[in-house]
Amino acid sequence: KITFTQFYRFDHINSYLDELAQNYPNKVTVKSIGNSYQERNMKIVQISTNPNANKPIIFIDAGIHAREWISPAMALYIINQLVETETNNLLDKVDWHILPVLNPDGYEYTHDFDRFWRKTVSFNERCNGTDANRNFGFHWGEGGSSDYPCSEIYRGAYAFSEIETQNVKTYIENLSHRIKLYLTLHSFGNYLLYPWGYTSDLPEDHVELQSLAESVNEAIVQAGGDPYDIGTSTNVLYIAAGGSDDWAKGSAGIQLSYTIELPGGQMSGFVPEPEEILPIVNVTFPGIKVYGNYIAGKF
Ligand code: 0X9
Ligand code: ZN
Repeated sequence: KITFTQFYRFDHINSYLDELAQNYPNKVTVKSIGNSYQERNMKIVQISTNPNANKPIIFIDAGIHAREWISPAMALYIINQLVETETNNLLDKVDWHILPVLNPDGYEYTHDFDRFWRKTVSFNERCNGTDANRNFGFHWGEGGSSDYPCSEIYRGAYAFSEIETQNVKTYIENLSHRIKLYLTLHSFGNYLLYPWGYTSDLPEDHVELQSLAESVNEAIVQAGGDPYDIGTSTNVLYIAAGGSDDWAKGSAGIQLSYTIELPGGQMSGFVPEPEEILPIVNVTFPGIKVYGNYIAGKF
């Protein structure tokens, strides 16, 4: 069972997903998008009341960065709420495809060896690991990414050099005509970011991206959460090319694309206490609902 009172290991997360598929066969399908570098099975949950209806899809991934533990926890909570509670019609008009751990090898590595590991764990000559969020193939290799394998922001030898980002690319491309919203969960700092991350130029639809993020923020603040800073990745945070959000919008053609930097803990950002999981995911979920209702209303 799942209680959100601890950070779960990867195997536990996968078992929970399989359990959901068993218990809710008319709502939940679990698929594999492929294996990770160390051959962990990357499972994605498809939540749908009618998979044949070709509804718009909201795609959510989490755990690109290994140490950002609240991110997979948030993804699991979203899954849990959509499936196990009667979430007022969030499934009527939208299907949800959620990948809770994009970088499972890194995630397990932070549990076993190095709590602050960020990258994948794939072999490089000097230092292992690639920053999966510098590895996506839209303006890959440009500002805010490094070609030095020991860097925390190493972009990889080429775009989609990592099997994990490749698996996500293939999955999204096969459904890109239906995916209307891309969300990627990170931590920390309370930022709602939209493209671009490779340039300070604004996308031509920045007014819509900004105002939707503002509605999301309002719902979170309403629920008692701390407010988010909103804007493009480059202008609010820093320049960083090769991110999944830029690729989703720029290459896969998913117009609405966001990085959500979830809150950190009281003491230190990447290491919230287990007791802080529930308060964080609770106040954030109303924001996810705003996204869901927006997509339901627009398409
Ligand atoms: O630097 C990142 O990858 C993200 N911040 S984090 O602290 N979680 O590492 C921000 C990514 C924003 N999006 C792009 N730059 N494309
Ligand atoms: Zn991150």
